[in-house]
Amino acid sequence: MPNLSTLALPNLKNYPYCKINIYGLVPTCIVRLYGGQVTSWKNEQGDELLFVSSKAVFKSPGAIRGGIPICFPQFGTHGNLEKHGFARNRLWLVDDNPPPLPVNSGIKTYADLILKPSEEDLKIWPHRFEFRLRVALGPKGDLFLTSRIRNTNTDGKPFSFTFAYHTYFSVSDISEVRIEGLETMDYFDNLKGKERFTEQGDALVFESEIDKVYLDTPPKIAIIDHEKKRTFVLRKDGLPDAVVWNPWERRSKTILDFGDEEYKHMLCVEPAAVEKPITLKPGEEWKGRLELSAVPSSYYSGQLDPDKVLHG
Ligand code: TA6
Repeated sequence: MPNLSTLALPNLKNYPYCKINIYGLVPTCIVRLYGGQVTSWKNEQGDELLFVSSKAVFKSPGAIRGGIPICFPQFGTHGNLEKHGFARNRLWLVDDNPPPLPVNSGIKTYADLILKPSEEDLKIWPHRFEFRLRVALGPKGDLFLTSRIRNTNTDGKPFSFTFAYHTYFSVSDISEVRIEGLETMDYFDNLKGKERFTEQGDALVFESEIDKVYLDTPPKIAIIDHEKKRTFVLRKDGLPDAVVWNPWERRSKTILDFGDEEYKHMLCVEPAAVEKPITLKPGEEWKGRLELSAVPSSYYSGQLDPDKVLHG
């Protein structure tokens, strides 16, 4: 039984490069104060399960290319707010005294972070909030992210936001990967002027650039990596939508902090609330949960029967 504990670095808590290691012996997870971003999640074999670009920059002003960037207070680009909001490129703090959060009793190792708007942030998005993030590792290495966002406006005004866990999964080879759980779903296609379509056919496979927002998706989605014989299972709550993104060859070359060939080894599947913004009145709180497991594909073998993956 691994010795589960949380190692926070209290003396460094305001330091931009500060990482919090959440660990058994293995599995492990690293969350950074910069962006409140998980940048590593390893299984018992020590394999890295998240993709982080070799060109990622871990400091202001951009977001870290990889891991799990948090898109808030908006997903995408609207109005004057920067793309995907500012939470992913702000310095979060360790939350020393989070309000109680009911958790699975198996979880003993976690870190709590908090983000509040600065006076500069209030000029671009004039709403006071408290964003509490808990990152937890389950005893079998499952990764849990819980976001709690509270409207702390004192002017009586509600606010609305959109949100995503912009999760970059590490995959062996994008052409050997499929997603189950999104077939037959409606989506907005960002590569076709956000036009709405319905997915046809079986599981999603990849042979070119994709940037789609799937709407009102089931709470469980599976990413099956044939070559690695590994299945990622995503369980989500409070996050109806799911964005799927891979920039493929041509667009990769336009992204400065992304290697030309790296698209082959990553896939973003992003539990999100995009189509219907969430509105909070002062004092109200929203919660969005993501639970990630990585299991041998044979565990679900049937062979990879979607019913077993998705409804098991
Ligand atoms: O989630 C997909 C997406 O919105 C794509 O449109 C793509 O631009 C990607 O995010 C990365 O955005 P970023 O601002 O991190 O370069």
